[in-house]
Amino acid sequence: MSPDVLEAAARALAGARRVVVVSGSGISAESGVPTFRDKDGIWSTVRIEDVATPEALRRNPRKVWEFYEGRRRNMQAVQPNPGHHAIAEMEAVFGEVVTITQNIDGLHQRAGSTQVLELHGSLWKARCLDDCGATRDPFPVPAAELPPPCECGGVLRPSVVLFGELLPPGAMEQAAQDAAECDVCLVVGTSGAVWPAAGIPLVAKKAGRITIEVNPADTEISADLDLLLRGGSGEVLPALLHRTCELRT
Ligand code: BV8
Ligand code: ZN
Repeated sequence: MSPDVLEAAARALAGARRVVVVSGSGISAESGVPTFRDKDGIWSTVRIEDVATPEALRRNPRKVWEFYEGRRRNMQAVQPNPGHHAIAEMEAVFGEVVTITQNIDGLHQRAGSTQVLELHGSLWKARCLDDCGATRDPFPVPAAELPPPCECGGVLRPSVVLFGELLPPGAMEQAAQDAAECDVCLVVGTSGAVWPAAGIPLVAKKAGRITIEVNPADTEISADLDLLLRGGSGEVLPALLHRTCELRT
């Protein structure tokens, strides 16, 4: 991580009142949660077509549930890391911090972040596959049965956004508005491969806001962003917050 870029990022943040954080699975990597597209990522062992599309869910709900129940069980041994905690601590430093996440693991909330927009849903919620209106929030782990039965006689589905499905109503509009109106947009641990989420940092950029990427590697959107902090978010974010607070006093 280049000290000059860290200093420039801290100076940008020191003058900020409204901060937006756009996060992906990379922020949970140091907690032991696998990412998707890295060499040992989730999609290197299972195919999206088999477990993460509405077609797969209709075809074999048990197989899809086994995939998500496996991730829910793994989360029981996982804790938020210093990267999640730094973002939660930012809420006490800045006027407003909105965390717009593609993650369904709930680690931002467990670290204490209060304004979290889950673009792709949550592992801890379920609803009726046939939209009878039944929802389970929270839906604790373990599920007694897979697929879990619904009170209407049908089955429940994980409340996550599968590929080919629309994001929760209003989520993209809210995210785009927050990004356009922030002072600084931190882009943490995402490859920028999945749309429309990958477009949110670009909304901030187009609105003339400062965009800062925190990622050990280049991403599909790095070229469009202002400052690139190369390193793990569990290291970079605490260092960035520390230097920012020094500059604000
Ligand atoms: C939709 C929930 C309308 C379930 C997920 C435009 C162009 C091309 C394709 C499309 C397009 N518009 C729509 C599409 C199709 C599709 C899409 O984007 N496909 C991609 C793959 C090409 N989008 C959709 O289907 C979306 N719906 O558009 O509906 C529509 C419908 C039909 C047709 C057209 C339009 C719905 C997308 C949501 C899917 N659900 N998750 C689940 O989690 O199982 S997406 C999934 O990917 C996760 O949510 C994840 O968060 C997201 C993004 O991945 P990343 O988190 O970025 O993970 P990745 O592994 O890629 O990268 C990790 C990064 O972390 C790396 O950069 C790495 O360097 C970094 N890292 C590693 N260690 C660290 C680190 N960073 C910091 N610190 C570390 N220590
Ligand atoms: Zn039902």
